[in-house]
Amino acid sequence: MTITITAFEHSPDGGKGLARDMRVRWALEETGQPYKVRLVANQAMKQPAHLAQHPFGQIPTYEEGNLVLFESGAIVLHIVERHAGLLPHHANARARAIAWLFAALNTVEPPILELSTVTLLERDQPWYAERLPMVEARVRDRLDLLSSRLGDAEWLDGPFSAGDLMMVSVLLRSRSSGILDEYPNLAAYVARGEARQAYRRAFAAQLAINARA
Ligand code: GTB
Repeated sequence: MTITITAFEHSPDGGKGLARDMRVRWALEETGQPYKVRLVANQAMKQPAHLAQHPFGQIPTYEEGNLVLFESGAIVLHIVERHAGLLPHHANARARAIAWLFAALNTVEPPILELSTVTLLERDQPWYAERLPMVEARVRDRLDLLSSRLGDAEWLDGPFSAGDLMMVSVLLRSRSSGILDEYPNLAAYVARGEARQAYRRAFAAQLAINARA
């Protein structure tokens, strides 16, 4: 059955891997699943046709036969549960990989997202200079502990898994702040993720869409 995902027609980052269709593309590439992309224009995002697929009018979505999914985490989990490659076979190792996927989304992504919001949308506010260090400190709180846990390991828990795919995807969004580079082992971990062939194929595909626009 054909898999179709949605992505921005014009991504605000110009297709440089930061929009959330990237993690879905990456999971599809890692598991060898061909897919199509339906581009959604900004003005179509909150229209009934797209809201029928995504209750909050966002990207990405995932369609396969009569299954329609939203939420990048749920989509990646669906892909890796159905196609081999990103979840260990052993039940306990599999459960831990899924725990890392959730940790990326629920524990590490929120402060990084808050920092992006502050720097992108709140720069003109009178309280910006006072708020920024507090928000940066919350990102460092998480990265300090993640960095300690990773140590000099290649991946978070044994071989590369869906947990690493999601953690690298989430950490990438902190790079422009300069904070990621304060943690050489995390910066190297992200670079290892980006060096994977599947990541490079997904990145090139996302970039190509925005380059032709
Ligand atoms: N929790 C949802 C998920 O994980 O799928 C969040 C989905 C989401 O935030 N989608 C964004 C969206 O559709 C695109 S990825 N926004 C339009 C809207 O809400 O109307 C967020 C994003 C956008 C741009 C950049 N960038 O340019 O750096 C990075 C991330």
